[in-house]
Amino acid sequence: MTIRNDWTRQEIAALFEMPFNDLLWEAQTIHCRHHDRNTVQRSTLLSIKTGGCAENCGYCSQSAGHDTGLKASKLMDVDAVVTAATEARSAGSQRFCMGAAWRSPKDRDMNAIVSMVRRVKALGLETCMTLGMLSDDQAGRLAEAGLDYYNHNIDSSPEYYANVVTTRTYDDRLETLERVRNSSISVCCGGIMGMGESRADRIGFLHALATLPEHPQSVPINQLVPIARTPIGDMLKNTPLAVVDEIEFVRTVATARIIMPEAMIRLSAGREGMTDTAQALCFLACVNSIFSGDKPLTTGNASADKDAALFDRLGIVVPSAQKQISAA
Ligand code: SAM
Ligand code: DTB
Ligand code: SF4
Repeated sequence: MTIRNDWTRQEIAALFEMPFNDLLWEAQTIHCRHHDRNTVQRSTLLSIKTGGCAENCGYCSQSAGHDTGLKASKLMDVDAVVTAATEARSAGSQRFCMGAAWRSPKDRDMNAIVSMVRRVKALGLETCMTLGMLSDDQAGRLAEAGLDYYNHNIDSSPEYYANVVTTRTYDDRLETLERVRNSSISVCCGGIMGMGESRADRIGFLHALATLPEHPQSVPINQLVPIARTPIGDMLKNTPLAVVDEIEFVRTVATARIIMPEAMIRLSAGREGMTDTAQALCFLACVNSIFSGDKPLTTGNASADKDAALFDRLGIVVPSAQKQISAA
């Protein structure tokens, strides 16, 4: 099967508009061809530097511009990060994602960041970092340290982006993605559903991902976690219909699978507010990975017990970190 980077918006719209069962069937068929359909990876997220961020992303609890009551903190100590990663591995995670509330990393922080990557990787965990915009030199240093994935989301369609953030442009995001793509690090890039966007925006968002020079190896799809006193969280209080319904959410992940057959599709923030049935449909369609643990970065998450019970009911298995080490 050929991997296409020339999808048109019309073709993606046509997929979205298929009868739901046909769409799911096509997504499942492609999913089974490229992935193990009964396996879902568990990832743990850690906020290594919380709050006080210079960007004004309208959904985010961590922007210094939004008075969300979140306490800002400095970059964590490397040892404390390694301890958290060790615990995540013991709890069954295969992947450890470290997030910092930065517009971009300061060069003075890079030694600590590099050391986090090396030491977490040495535990046999897959590593991912999300630190904001990168220079060529910073991307090079992360690559040299052996970072597996860099997460940098486009969040929405290009035309909706100015409703989401005004302290940077879509092109700024694309530039960092290009720097990551040109290094040996895999790209993790996705977005958020339920920010008041239309289906046309969701189509434009998927189109932007699927027409990058290479598909991102990893595509996190977040459901907005509405946060009080953020512009988008407050907007939704007054327009509850902006919340994406579960069938539309499943259509979005299924379409993502059809147009990006090889990507790891990650059901990310917002699972706490989703029913088990909707999550099951996401796994059925294509989802390869979830974030487990008490919180993604600063908000709530479905509990590990609840996830384990759901996996049990669905017969989903988790590849163990130990297996990854021995396979390495
Ligand atoms: N500062 C870095 C950046 O923006 O690239 C990394 C951290 S940022 C929290 C990572 C991603 O989390 C964002 O790009 C966004 O897609 C997602 N996110 C943040 N807050 C969210 C929320 N309230 N609901 C859903 N997703 C959210
Ligand atoms: C992504 O797309 N989702 C994760 C990860 N990349 C870094 C972050 C979700 C954050 C959810 C809001 C919070 O907990 O602050
Ligand atoms: Fe900062 Fe990232 Fe939050 Fe935007 S999403 S405000 S860049 S931490």
